[in-house]
Amino acid sequence: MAVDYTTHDGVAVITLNNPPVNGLGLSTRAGIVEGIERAQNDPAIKAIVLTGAGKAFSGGADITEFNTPKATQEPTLATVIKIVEGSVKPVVAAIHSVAMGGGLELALGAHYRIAAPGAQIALPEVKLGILPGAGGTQRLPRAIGLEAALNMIVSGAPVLSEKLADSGLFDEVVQGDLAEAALAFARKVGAKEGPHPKVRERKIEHPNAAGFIQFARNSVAGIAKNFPAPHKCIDAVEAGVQNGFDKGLEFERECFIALVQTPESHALRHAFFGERAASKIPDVPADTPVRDISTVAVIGAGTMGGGIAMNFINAGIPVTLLETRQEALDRGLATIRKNYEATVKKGKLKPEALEQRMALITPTLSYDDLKHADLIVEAVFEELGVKEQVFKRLDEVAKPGAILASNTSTLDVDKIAAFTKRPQDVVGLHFFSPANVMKLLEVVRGKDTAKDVLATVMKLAKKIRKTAVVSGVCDGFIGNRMIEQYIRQALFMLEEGALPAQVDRAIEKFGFAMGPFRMSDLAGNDIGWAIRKRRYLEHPDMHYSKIADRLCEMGRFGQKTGGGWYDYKAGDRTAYPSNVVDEMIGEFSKDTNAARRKIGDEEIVERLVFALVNEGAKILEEGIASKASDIDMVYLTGYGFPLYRGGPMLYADTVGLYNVERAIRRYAARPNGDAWQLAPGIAELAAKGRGFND
Ligand code: 3H9
Repeated sequence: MAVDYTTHDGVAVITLNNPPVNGLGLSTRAGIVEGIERAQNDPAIKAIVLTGAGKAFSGGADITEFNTPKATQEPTLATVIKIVEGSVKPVVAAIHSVAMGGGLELALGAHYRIAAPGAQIALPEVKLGILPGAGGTQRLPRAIGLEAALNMIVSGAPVLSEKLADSGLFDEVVQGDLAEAALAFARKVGAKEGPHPKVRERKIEHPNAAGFIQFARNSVAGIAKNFPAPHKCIDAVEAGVQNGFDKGLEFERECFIALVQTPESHALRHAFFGERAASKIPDVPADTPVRDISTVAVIGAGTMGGGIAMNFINAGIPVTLLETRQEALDRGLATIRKNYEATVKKGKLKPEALEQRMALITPTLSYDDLKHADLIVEAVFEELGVKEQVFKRLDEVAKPGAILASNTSTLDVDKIAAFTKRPQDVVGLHFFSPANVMKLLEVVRGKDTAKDVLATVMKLAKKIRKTAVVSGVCDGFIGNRMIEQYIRQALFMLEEGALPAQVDRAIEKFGFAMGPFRMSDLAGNDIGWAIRKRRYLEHPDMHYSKIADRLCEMGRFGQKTGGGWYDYKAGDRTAYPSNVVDEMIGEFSKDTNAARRKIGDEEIVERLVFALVNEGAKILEEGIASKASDIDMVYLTGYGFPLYRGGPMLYADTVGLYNVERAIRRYAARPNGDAWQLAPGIAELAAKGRGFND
């Protein structure tokens, strides 16, 4: 049983005990009912305290039970809350640490609530693509008012208990020992005559409820385009306002059942668990000791190095920033300051915090100043010879046990490690630009990287609020290796009949933040050109479209040169379709004898996304990624893949691998079909009727 029952001089204490977060799975729910009944039947008991063991009151419904028979098996959470609310003896919820989702709904069913300060209070269901399904949309507005409740329900954001002290949610926010206070409070209310207060019997008072609900609806329309849940949250609150508690509850239930089946909710739950799963490395146990990281050094104060340094400073970790020339160092520091100033202007950082953060940077021109650093991250020019010089020097100056990291995005981490006499201390930390903003961090595990180094950087990643995903060593690691196949297809489609704006429009309609051509213009077409030139030498047999090279030969490197795949006006980032480029594309098709044809949006999306999926499957087979959800996390957090589709691998599962395989075989039989070599894993899984995430 995931619940403890104890008695304390006339008070029964029901303690949820289902680590890690006291999720309200079936056995916890049954345990609560059993506890309430036991207390009802014991004449010595005058009141009941409901609380949670460990690090939460309750994190809510057990998400792993969703869409399984356990989720609907009685007692459901709705039944549990009804029993708690119907208890003749008063129930006091004693809340600490976390009361979220169903946990908060359970507390709202109690007659009284007391809380410790610092507890995170939330109805975060919307972040999982659902709505509070056990009365939250009905009771919270009755507890704290329509406006505050709707804000919490639609945003899902946590609010600290002390901020809600006067909201009507809590009877007391107690300093000191919560358990003691709960017993004292329970004895006090236990001595009172019933009936005890029920939140459901309170009224929702608002001078213009309909007006506020419309306002909320308008606000949500702009930000939740592809997600049905926020809209349903508003509908459910409105139903309660208009038709009363019971009707509202019924409507809420219907919405919950419908939303939990949607692909959007499935995708969001996949991302929730995917993020947590990514931090676990199969052969690195959770109790692996970690190295202490109190000081960091970053080599290179350019855009990347500066952004990387900001991550550590933001987490309060001092950074020594090394450059080769004073001007470069000054420029780097000025850029960091400018970034913080922009944050201050937006009101997201206090001016005094800016100075505190800048004070955490120690600029230097000397490698000797790196000798105390626990972690050194190199962000110098992407060329093996340059890395060799840096790592040989680091080997001389870094203290024993320091972690030496490279921010390389393409080079072989094993070769870099071999420049040192301590390859076990070398790891890749591939940040994405802008490094202070992007969530993704690819952690590249070399063949000799020590397990405690991996455990340390994964823990550190959490501290600097990155989603860290481990990749093995290969060209491009997980993200860039896959994107290369996507770009290859995009370029082939130009040869075969599409235009850049059409390709971008189709994939943006699918949900990508930016299509490949707008993206390439933003990043600089010369970067891809340099990579392709290297590829032509390394893989002379690999078939690439040369159409992007022709664009580069025209000097059209993208936004920075006023033109790329699109035209740009000075001071305006809008991409305007370009006649010059369209003509060039037509000419190119002619020169290469490619028959142009009309390419539909469906084909564009399939070829781009399945190119990712096919390469992703190979990455899994080779063990470069240890699980499909890791690949999805890379694409959701680093490449603008639509969150509501859950990443390329989950999307492939949704389409069905049988259909993915058929499409790939079809494209393989067409012009430029040699770019499609079906990953054996897709065919194997499809034959078994399985998906990547099963
Ligand atoms: C709901 O309540 C629906 C109801 O309205 C209606 C029902 C009818 N279930 O995040 P952490 C696991 S929907 C199952 O690293 P932290 C998590 O996977 C629910 N498992 O810790 C991880 O497992 P592992 C509404 C859960 O201290 C471990 O706990 N509630 C759940 O940084 C530790 O998690 C939410 O959406 C769960 N509900 O943060 C709350 N929650 O160790 C979602 C966590 O195997 N949870 N786990 O990787 C959170 O926001 C955070 O986990 C929390 C703790 C703040 C609680």
